[in-house]
This record gives sequence, structure tokens and C-alpha cells, in this order.
Amino acid sequence: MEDSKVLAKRVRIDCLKMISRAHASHIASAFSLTDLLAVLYSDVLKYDINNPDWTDRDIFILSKGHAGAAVYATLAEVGFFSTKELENYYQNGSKFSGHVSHKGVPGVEVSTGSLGHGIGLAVGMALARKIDKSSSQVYVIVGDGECDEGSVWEAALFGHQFALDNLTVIVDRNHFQAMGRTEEIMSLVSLTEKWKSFGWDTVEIDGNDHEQIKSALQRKSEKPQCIVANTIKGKGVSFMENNLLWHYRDPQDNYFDDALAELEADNA
Ligand SMILES: Cc1ncc(C[n+]2csc(CCOP(=O)(O)OP(=O)(O)O)c2C)c(N)n1
Repeated sequence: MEDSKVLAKRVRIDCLKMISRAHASHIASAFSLTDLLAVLYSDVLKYDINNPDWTDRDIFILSKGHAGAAVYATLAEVGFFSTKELENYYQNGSKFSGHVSHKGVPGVEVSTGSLGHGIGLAVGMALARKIDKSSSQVYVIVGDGECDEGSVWEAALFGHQFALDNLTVIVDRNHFQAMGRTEEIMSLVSLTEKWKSFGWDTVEIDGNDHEQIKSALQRKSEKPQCIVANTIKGKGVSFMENNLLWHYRDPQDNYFDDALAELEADNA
């Protein structure tokens, strides 16, 4: 197994334990983007676990902040803090809130959770870095349901207007949102074409395939970039995959045992 796959496997197992212990939600949302995070933190982002505020670091923002468990687990697994601390996830008084928080959590840039805001922060941070002539790159993951928010498209206009070639938006295109399928609730019709028409250099990939993720993230462009990452919500646990129940349901008892067994058996 290559490093990013080992990391993804560990993160999924951490998330399962965290969310089950805390009776929290959004496990399928976390599994959907685990492979994206694993490649970002294994092969792409510049960061220093001993100096999280290093000026030249790349910036990562999770705009769909409800999947924060996967970010905390990834940061712990790469060494920003101990994996033991993940046991506090979503407990009373914990700094690891259900929607991702930067307060006291090294490696998290901004708190998110109210959908449609993280991408606006990302364009602002990318513009600031361009003005400063910084080599730092900005990456942001948005949900496809999150693309129902008008502020996502305001940010898309802004990214093109200011030619933010240091910015990559990754859309976690799992075709689900909280209450149903995206195409039934608010159809996104030709999402890739939409991003292209907003002036973004856009590619569409299998967002659970590490090689495809890596090569999409290594592209260079004079335009802001968008990766429409076709993912599977709940990826990694057969009974959670494409099953809306697992947006909110927490895995207990047999569900927990069966999910853990599947994740531990994964040697892809
Ligand atoms: C502004 C705002 N409205 C509603 C919610 C409640 N909410 C949490 S997750 C979610 C679904 C988001 O869908 P998507 O972005 O596709 O995420 P995924 O399906 O990948 O979890 C909603 C509506 C929210 N967090 N913020």
C-alpha cells in the first residue's frame, strides 16, 4: 500500500471510532472525502507539523465543515497532535467540535460548518497571497450540495476576476446532500461545464482514486483550478456507500463491528 492509501485507511478507522464513541453524525460525508485529504496531506500540501503557522505553508480549508472528523483524524495521523486526543472528539468542552474548528487545533486554518463560507475565505486568502507574491497555494473542498449556496458562485466569479492561479477548488461530487440526492433536491446540471463557464481550468476525476487525485492536483494553470471529484458518499464501508441514512446515523453495535472489519480488511 502506498502512503496516501495507508493514511486514508487509518483516517477512516479513526473517524469510525470517533463518530461512534461520540454518537455524532456525518460519517458518510467524512468517508466521501477521506481519499482527497489523504493525497493532499501525503503528496501535495507544504506544511510543518512543528510550526503550523509557517508563513510559506499551503492553506487547506474544508468548506463542508460538517466532515471535520476526517480533518482532525488526518492532522493527528500526520503528526500535528496525538491520535489519542481524537478520543475527545465531540465531547463536552472538547476543542474538536463536530463542525471543524480552528480554535486550539493546530493545522486547522479556519472554522467552518455554515455551508458556502469556506470558499469565500479561500478566494480572499489566495488573493492576499498573490498580492504578497507568496509561493503558498490554497486548496478548498466544497460539497456538491454546498454548491446550492449562491456564495459559492460569487466566490467562483471572484476567483476568475482576480486570476487566482494559486487556488484549487475541489468539489466533493458524491451526488448526495443531507436530505436526498443532489439532482432531486436542486439539480446541478453539468457541474463541470458550469465551473468551466465561470472561467476556471476544470477537470473531472474519480475522487476516490489516489493516482487521479494526485495528477489532478499537480497540474499547473494560469487560471484558478477546479477539480470535480466524483466520489462515493460513505466510501469504504459497503452498507454506508450511497446510503443516505449514514449522513446522520452513528454506527453502533453490529454496524460498528462490521464497518471496522471492512475497513481493517482493506489492503487496496
Ligand atoms: C448554511 C447551511 N445550511 C444548512 C446546513 C445543514 N447541512 C449540513 S450538511 C448538509 C448537506 C450538504 O451537502 P453536501 O455539501 O453535498 O455534503 P455531503 O453530502 O458531502 O455531506 C446540510 C444542508 C449547513 N451546515 N449550513
